[in-house]
Formats: sequence, C-alpha cells, structure tokens
Amino acid sequence: MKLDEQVITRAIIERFNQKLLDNLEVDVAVVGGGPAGLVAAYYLARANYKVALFERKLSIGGGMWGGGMMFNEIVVQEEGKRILDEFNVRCEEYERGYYTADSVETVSTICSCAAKAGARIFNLMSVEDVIVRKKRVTGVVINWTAVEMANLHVDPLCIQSKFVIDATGHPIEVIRVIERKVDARLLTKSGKVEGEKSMWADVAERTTLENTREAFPGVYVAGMSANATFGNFRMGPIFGGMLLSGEKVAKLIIQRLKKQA
Ligand code: 48H
Repeated sequence: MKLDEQVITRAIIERFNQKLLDNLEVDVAVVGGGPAGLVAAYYLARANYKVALFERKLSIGGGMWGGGMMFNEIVVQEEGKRILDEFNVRCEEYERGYYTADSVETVSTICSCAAKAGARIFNLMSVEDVIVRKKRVTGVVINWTAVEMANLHVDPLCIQSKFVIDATGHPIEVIRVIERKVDARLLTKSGKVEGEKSMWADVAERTTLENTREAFPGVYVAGMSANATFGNFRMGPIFGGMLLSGEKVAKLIIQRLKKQA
C-alpha cells in the first residue's frame, strides 16, 4: 500500500477534533496530570463518568517521574501500596512499612490504566481560568501551552464540567485563579489560600488526605494542591498520599454525581 500524507494529516485533524468536541461537556475536568490527577481520572472513568484531564506539559506524570532529586524511585507506605497493587505496579519492601517502586513504571502504568478506563487526556493544554455561575465553578478555560509560553495574544476556549479537580500540585493554579478573580471566599479557614508549609512527611501524608475536599463550590483539591490550599506541610518524595488523595477525591465526587443524577 502506498502511503498518502494527505490521509495521515486528515486522520489526525479529524480524530483530534472529534475527541475535543466529545469533551466539551464533561462530568469532571481534572487539571493536572501528576499522580493525584491521574489516579482520580482513573477511578472516575472506571465508574463510567466522563472525565477529561488537561496537562500543561508534553508528558503527564508531574513530579513523579523524577522520584526524589532525580533518583527515579518513589517511596510509598503501607496504605499507598494498596493503590500500587490495584494498578499492578511492582513494589518492593525496603524496611517494614516502606516500599519502593520505579517511578517510570508507576507513572506509565497509572496513565495507561486511566486512558484505558476511558479518561481523555489532553496534553499540551493549560487551564488558565474558570467559568463561574452563581458563585459556583461550572467549567474551565483552556489554551495551548505553546500560546502561554510564547505569550501570544490568543483567546482561549471553554469546557463545561459538573466538577473540577485542581490537581496542579504546588502552585494550585485553579484555586489561585479563583482567589484572584472571584469575589467569594474559598472554603478554607481564612477564606483565602492558607499556603504550603515546610517538610514534615509524617504529618503531611495524613493531612493530604484530610485536605482532599471541596475548596470552592464545584472545585475539589487533590494531591499537593490540597495541602497548599488548606495550609499544611510538604512530604518530599513519598507518594502514598498523592495516590490516596486521587482515590479519595474520585470517591467524593462520585457521591455528589450520584446525588445529582
Ligand atoms: C494544566 C497544569 C496546570 C494548568 C499545573 O506536581 P504534580 O506531580 O502534582 P500532584 O499533586 O499529583 O503530586 C505532587 C508531587 O509530584 C509532588 O510534587 C510532591 C509529592 N512533592 C512533595 C514535596 O515536598 O515537594 O503534577 C501537577 C501537574 C503537572 O504535570 C503540571 O504540569 C500540571 O499539573 N499543571 N496542567 N493546566 N494550569 N498547572
């Protein structure tokens, strides 16, 4: 068979357009494809909800690829190992209660499971704003990362969603936009972002889970964003909290979606 460049080009444009058109209205828009966002997308898609994940970079995985200080191994505790087992990621006990896994295997496996479960992953797209109606977020505003990087004056497009997950990690980008632009309090003590504190792995892993919740009507925070929004410690390269946070946020949103149905 002779290959035709025009067919290849048309195939990509048509298929991508269809994928984007199919995701203009979703149940959940996940912002950020680090460990928390990917795990959340997996559990939501597995429960048959329509999920689109937007990742700014070319590759998903966020801070997990780099393990700790570019040593591409991650550590998880007993509770986190349960999630790695669910994904069939191989991990090895190091000392009692501490397990290690290869970060490349972990990211690629979780991503593959999320995509196969039906979550649509849009890489190279950044969420730059939110849509707000009656003091509730009802969607996200997206643009190409290349536009953002080149600082081009190009207007964005919009995705409508019943819920948004801010899984953008340390910078909590969705919540920061809301804090800056929406004339309403966040669901934190001060009504504003409380801010991330310094390193305390033991406390931080616990509080990551506690802080995984709704931070503004329609917007949940997961992973590092949860601690930064509600004001708690960082944990370094132990990733159990990120995985468990992704699972928890999916459960919380599934409960809400079931009530709305
Ligand atoms: C689209 C965006 C946008 C945007 C950012 O940083 P992440 O890996 O986030 P988590 O919470 O899943 O995991 C945190 C973990 O990696 C970590 O940093 C830890 C455990 N640190 C501990 C410590 O002590 O330092 O991933 C977030 C992703 C990234 O891929 C970003 O590119 C992406 O979100 N992102 N995507 N639109 N506006 N902002």
